[in-house]
Amino acid sequence: MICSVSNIRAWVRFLATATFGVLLSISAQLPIAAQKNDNSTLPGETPAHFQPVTRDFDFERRDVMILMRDGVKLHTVILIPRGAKNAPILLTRTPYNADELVSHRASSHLGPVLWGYDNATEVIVEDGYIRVLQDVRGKYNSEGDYVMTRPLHGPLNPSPVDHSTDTYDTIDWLVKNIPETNGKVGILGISYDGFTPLMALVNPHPALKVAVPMNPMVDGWMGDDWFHNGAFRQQNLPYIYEQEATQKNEEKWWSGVHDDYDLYMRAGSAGELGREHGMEQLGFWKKLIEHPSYDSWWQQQAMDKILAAQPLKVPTMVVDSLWDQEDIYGAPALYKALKPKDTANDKLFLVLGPWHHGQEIEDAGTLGALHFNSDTGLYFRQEILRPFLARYLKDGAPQSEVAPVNAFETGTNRWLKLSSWPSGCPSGCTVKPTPLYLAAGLRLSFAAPGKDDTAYDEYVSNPAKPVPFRARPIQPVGYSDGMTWAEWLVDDQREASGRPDVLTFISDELKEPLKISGQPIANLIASTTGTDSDWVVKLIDVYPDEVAGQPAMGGYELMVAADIFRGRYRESFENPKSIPRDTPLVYRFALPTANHVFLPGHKVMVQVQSSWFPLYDRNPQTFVPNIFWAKPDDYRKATQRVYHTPTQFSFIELPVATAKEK
Ligand code: PG9
Repeated sequence: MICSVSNIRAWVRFLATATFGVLLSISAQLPIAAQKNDNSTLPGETPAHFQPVTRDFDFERRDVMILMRDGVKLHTVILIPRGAKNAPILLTRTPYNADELVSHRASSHLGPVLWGYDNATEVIVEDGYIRVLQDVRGKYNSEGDYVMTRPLHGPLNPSPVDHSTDTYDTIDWLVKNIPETNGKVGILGISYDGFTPLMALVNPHPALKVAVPMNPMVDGWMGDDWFHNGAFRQQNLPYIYEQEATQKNEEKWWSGVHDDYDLYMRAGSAGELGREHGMEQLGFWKKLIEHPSYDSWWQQQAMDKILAAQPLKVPTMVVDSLWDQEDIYGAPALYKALKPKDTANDKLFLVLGPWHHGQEIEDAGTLGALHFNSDTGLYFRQEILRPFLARYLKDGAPQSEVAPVNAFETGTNRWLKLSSWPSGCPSGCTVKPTPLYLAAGLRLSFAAPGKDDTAYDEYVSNPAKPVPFRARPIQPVGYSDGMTWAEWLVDDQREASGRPDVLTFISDELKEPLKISGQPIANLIASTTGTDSDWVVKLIDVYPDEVAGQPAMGGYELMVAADIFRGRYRESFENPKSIPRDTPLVYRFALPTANHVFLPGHKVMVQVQSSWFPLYDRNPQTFVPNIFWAKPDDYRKATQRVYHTPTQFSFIELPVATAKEK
């Protein structure tokens, strides 16, 4: 045991408190008369219940426990602007502590109290909404059992309650018990709190008039928090640990190293690291390691699939961040699944912004080294979100038009109002899938490979030295001061392009702008000397050697769309298969959505590599039934080849947008 001065102080404090506690309990048993005569006690100065004086506040806070249909009560904080009448309600349901989300500052004004995560503060304050935050069941001050992203009642959830019923019961209570409301409710939130609005859309309460899921977690296996195309996002272990170990997240993840690269390397596999932390006690972790493939457990809780089978009754604005480092899959997938249901083109809206996860409610003039020339977060809140909410929630609000799609175009840095997506131009565009070939000499070309070209390029992928996903030392996932996790998708990729285990293909300098709108598709023909393999493909905008006014951007290699694919799933996400050695095979997978212009003078780059560590767990490159339990001997070097012959050609299918001929 380490014995320090602070430890000794803590013991002295503990003994003093314990002794004092014993004395108090003895004195509590003494007859009152005896106590009165005893002038050896010093009464405590803290009242049993302090009543704060808040009459000068510009809002009133009510804390209530709302009864759900199964008898469980959910802790709900209601903030009502002073003097409100006929005010609409904006609800957020969260596992992240409702109290904390409305306690950003101790202030008599609603704005500073709300400023921070989940709260589009100016809109809420200036438009006079009643703000409601609720702890989901089992977290913080709510009763009930916590289940990670609790599935709907059905095969995965035999209980009669889920987020759909809890939202219904909550809204029912709110509209009946808040006299200041006009009875119209909107639900919004980011990430997990963007997933709960999706659940609200299943059998929605009639008072639910609008939903704004921002960066929602939609499909945890396909491309949001837990896996991407089967590769496990192991840097989320601390999240699961803290979120599930205790109701109020008091148990903190521990690590004995400064660099997460070392932490995950030393453990060997994600399963082993979990075991070292006692994670087999946590329900969600146990389920996760039992379901490494896209089986029915994952499929049945994918929210795009669930909502595609429901009528679209409530106007919904889906908000996506183009550089979302946590849930980059969800929002566009949801839009795609719901679009066919929006037959009158009046219920489904999409926003694409140049943000990291959740940046739309923050200052968003910059992201890492990128400058957008304006605060794009403020623009979203004031010009898009605000009129959208008002239109559906405020009595007598002007019926201002909000474009069905508001898409920020990166590269040119401007907002576009569009009628649908993908369609990159306000006046209408043709979006044509256009192959950009990985060619001999590590070139990128719109011309298909010729027969005299070399057949492939190769590299050695060594699991003992995986490619870091960003410069070391690698920070854990987090948002506190000094942490840069949120920006990693815009990190300069120069370091990677210089590595011998990363293939880097590059185009000539562009003479014309090249605009892409939609999902680029990676189409690799590749072989490995192993029996399993990961393939990481990154589409990169290479800036000119020098950039006027922005010296730091000279030669910058900016990822525009990138993802990982676990080779065992090339034929089926549900049934993994080993890879035959030394056999060129097709690996085809969609990269995240982009709306980007490669400007003249820039070049296009594609990088291919076989690890993205430690964000993603290492593929042992030997087929094993469950990679969570890969053993040290399973991790083997492999030679990876990417082919470019006239019959076996690798390419990125770019969604090239061109203005329609007039
Ligand atoms: N991306 C986080 C999350 C969502 C859903 C499940 C687990 C994690 C979040 O920011 O809430």
